Amino acid sequence: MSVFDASSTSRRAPESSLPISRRRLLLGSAGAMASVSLLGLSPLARSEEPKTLPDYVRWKNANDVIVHSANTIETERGAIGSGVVTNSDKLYVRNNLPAPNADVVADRNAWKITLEGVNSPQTLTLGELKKMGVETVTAVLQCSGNGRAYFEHGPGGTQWGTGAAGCLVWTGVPLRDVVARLGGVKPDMNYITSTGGETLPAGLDPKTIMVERSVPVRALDQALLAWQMNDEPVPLAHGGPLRMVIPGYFGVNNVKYVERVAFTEGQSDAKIQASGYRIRPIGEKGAPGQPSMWEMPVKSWVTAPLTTASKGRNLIYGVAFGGINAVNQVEVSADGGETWKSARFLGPDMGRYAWRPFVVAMDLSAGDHRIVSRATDTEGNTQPPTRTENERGYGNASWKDHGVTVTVS
Ligand SMILES: Nc1nc2c(c(=O)[nH]1)N[C@H]1C(S)=C(S)[C@@H](COP(=O)(O)O)O[C@H]1N2
Ligand SMILES: [Mo]
Repeated sequence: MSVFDASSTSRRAPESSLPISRRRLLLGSAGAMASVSLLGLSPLARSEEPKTLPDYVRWKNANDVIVHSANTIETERGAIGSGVVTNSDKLYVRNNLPAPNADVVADRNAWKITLEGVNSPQTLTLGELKKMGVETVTAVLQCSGNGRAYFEHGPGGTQWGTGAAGCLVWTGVPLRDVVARLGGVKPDMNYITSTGGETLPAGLDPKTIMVERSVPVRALDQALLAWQMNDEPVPLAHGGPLRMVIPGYFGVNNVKYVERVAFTEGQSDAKIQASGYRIRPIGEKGAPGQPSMWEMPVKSWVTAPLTTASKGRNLIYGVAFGGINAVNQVEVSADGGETWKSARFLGPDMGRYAWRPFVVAMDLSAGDHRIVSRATDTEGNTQPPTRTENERGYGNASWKDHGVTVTVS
């Protein structure tokens, strides 16, 4: 049994808007067979029928999501529109392990978390944490594999397009406030190591399946132990009762059901940290020396139109974020990147770690147009034209890959 997600594809999006690796599956060409064997898909995973939402996320809006598997659910690209904050009912879900039993959210304040690597290590309840301080931060949550579907070497794992990302309002206590109460961080600690509270399946080496992530201790500046998401108690599917939120860092570092936070000298030796979630050359194995999926780079994508438009003036919408930095500007091209026009941001600026919806008016002539967007952060980093090739298909920020071909008539 593999506890990691079974990849699958969805057939709900119009074919032309699908990334290449999904399109190959649909076309049933020789390429399809190659992808299928690479991804280890069963014929069932290619079924025409959209899968239904599993019980623990029954409350999601089925029209706004693509159900890849019970533990991997993607937001439809067009469902983001010009949303400043992503409604919880359309937010993507990615679980490496089945979520804990719903009992854990029956008495939220009783949830316990152990803090280690501080001068006075202690186990605290969520009820106690709530008295230690409170802050709200808006931040993009994005899976490392968002954009994986555009890689051409067919990396295994969920074939996410743009929808393994959302922008959420998190409320909780800054980790630094908790640490201050516990006498401060011990000397020589380089990492913040967070452990997820799932019950691990028996008979497997826990290190190979547990969700335990280490991030550099510099993330103490923004790390939040969050109990609310979008002004409601964090739903079970998204890590309630308590979640570690590291604004500006890839999704995997935002450990759900967090039950232990340790300041550590070295990184966790759990597989998900030691060899997983690393940028490695195609064909190579994961190893601790390779770059870990920590700080996110600048990225953007168009959310409308996606397939067709009427000739003449069109409003082109999308979202842009700077990752670890604030986003500063975004340009849009309707000719595949030959000429660019500056877009303007819409709605309130929710801060450095949030995304910003953008809009630009463009006159489109009849025919096919390749619409792409390219964002720049406040440090002057611009989205690259091409992705960094890597075995697992992580960290895709290529503006070319995220373009859409729109037929104008
Ligand atoms: N405990 C725990 N935390 C976790 C995970 C998990 O499986 N278990 N998945 C991680 C990954 S890979 C991602 S992308 C995000 C997904 O968050 P979401 O399901 O709330 O969208 O949670 C991260 N935190
Ligand atoms: Mo992820």
